[in-house]
Amino acid sequence: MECTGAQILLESLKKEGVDVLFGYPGGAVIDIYDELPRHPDIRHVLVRHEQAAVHAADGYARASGKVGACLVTSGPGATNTVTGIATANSDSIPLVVITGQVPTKLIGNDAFQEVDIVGITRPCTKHNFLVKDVRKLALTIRQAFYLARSGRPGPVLVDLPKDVIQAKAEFVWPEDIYMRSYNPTYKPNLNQLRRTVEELAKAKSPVLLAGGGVIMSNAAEALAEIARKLQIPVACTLMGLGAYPATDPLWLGMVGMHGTYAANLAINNADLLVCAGARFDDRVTGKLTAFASRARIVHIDIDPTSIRKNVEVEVPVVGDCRLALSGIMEICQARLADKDWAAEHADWLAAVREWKESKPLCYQKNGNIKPQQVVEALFELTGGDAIVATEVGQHQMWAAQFFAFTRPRTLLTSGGLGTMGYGFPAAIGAQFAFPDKTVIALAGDGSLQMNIQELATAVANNLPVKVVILNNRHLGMVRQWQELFYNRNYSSTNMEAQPDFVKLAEAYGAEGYRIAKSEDLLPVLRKALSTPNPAFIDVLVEREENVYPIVPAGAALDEMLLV
Ligand SMILES: Cc1ncc(C[n+]2csc(CCOP(=O)(O)OP(=O)(O)O)c2C)c(N)n1
Repeated sequence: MECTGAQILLESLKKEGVDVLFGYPGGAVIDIYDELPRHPDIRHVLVRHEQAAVHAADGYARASGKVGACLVTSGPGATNTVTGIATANSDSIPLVVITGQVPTKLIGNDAFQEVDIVGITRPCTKHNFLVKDVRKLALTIRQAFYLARSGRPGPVLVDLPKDVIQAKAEFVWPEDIYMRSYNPTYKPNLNQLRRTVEELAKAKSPVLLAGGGVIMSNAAEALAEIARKLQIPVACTLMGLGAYPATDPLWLGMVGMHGTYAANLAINNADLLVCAGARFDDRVTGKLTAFASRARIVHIDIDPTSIRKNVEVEVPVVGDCRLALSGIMEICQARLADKDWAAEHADWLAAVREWKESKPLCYQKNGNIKPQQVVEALFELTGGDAIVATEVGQHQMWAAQFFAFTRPRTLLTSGGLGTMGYGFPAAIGAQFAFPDKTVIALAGDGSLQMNIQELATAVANNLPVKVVILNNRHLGMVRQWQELFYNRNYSSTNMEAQPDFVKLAEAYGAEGYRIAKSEDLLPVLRKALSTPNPAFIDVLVEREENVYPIVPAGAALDEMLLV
């Protein structure tokens, strides 16, 4: 039987297991929207801005481990997705973004709502396609999902001209998928695993460093097994938080610019650093020449181009983090079964404990509501059992520091691109993946206003998502840099002109709460978290609080400024 391109697309999405599609209609994709009601297995979520469609698909993907999907029209619909795509690309998040395009015969004619979205997104997608023949549509969708989820995951864009959407062909689903020039390496080289074990055997002061790759490859258990059996302290990058329980005695904390004293000192004093699924970006390493300068480094990554890109390593391990870490453990158990790791690392563990105890994360309390206190209150009230999506800025770092993440896929944050406007739509996406979970968007008053219109999406879909605003009436992180590094020249960081977030929430049909006094913090948060409706909780926090520790840009990790 012949089907239209629109039908083939939706059948293909179903075959790929897409149950939620975030999107926004327009002329180039109106035939797909015409078809959608006949495919009740796919729940279409009408967002209020295409950027939010991509962030929502991204939040859905990060929380669930599945590929996120979204659909937008040509021209401005397509260009509005670019920030979301670049955000997902920086953090290796599997997405398939479907854009409408003008009919093939008009491409290159400056037609109405024509942009070269394939050209525009080439540098910020894992791969992209322009489908010119409806007979190739099903195969292209199959390839797009395969590319998005396999190897180092990432966003894939599929551009569909209107005539291809309308044309007819037989629906043939390619069950097997093979792409000749694309063969990611999952199984690590055994020799490199053996070399890693040799390094572990002789190390006196080792550190494990986990990044987002540990979460993506479901390697958290394998990581914990090595850490506990071999008694090695663990640090995480921002993207890795949740890969190791922050409540564990071997936990060092987050590493990098706003990392803990213990994590940063441990890395710079370690004699062996085993890094899994992290790419050593500048926010993690600080001054490169001083980074882990006493350590031999093992770097495990599925993407061979990440290895030796920023830091020189002794042992490169290309492959899936879970397979690599469990392979290392197996060899350790076979060869080093009798080794007393606790005794071996006793001095090192004592040094680490002393760093943790002498300079833990802290802040000075006064009568005002401290933003860190709000994050701690959220942890206390949820028992840590929540998905927390953040925007970008100081509040993001306080979430990373003061919410003790214990499980993978519970922190959704734009680590690589640092995209303000990410958190709220990402929380919406996560709530679709887990309707019964507590999902909190932790927002700054600046960032929230970048995609605040999505409250309409939350209300329309009866989502219980909660937005907690750490409202400092500033673009706080930039204000902090101006205070510390730009001679207090507070240029364009005052955000006092802002909406009444409580009234705004109510105007959208959501609930609004304001917390202005410390004693209201716990009771009002508790009440707001228990409502089944979407809500904004506007918390008026200390206006000029800074995030500490901070490693000034270009300084070494152990040159951090403390409270
Ligand atoms: C889209 C975008 N524009 C600009 C920036 C630069 N930037 C980083 S943090 C920040 C301030 C964020 O303010 P707010 O959301 O209120 O959070 P706070 O730092 O006060 O917690 C800015 C402007 C960014 N990261 N993303």
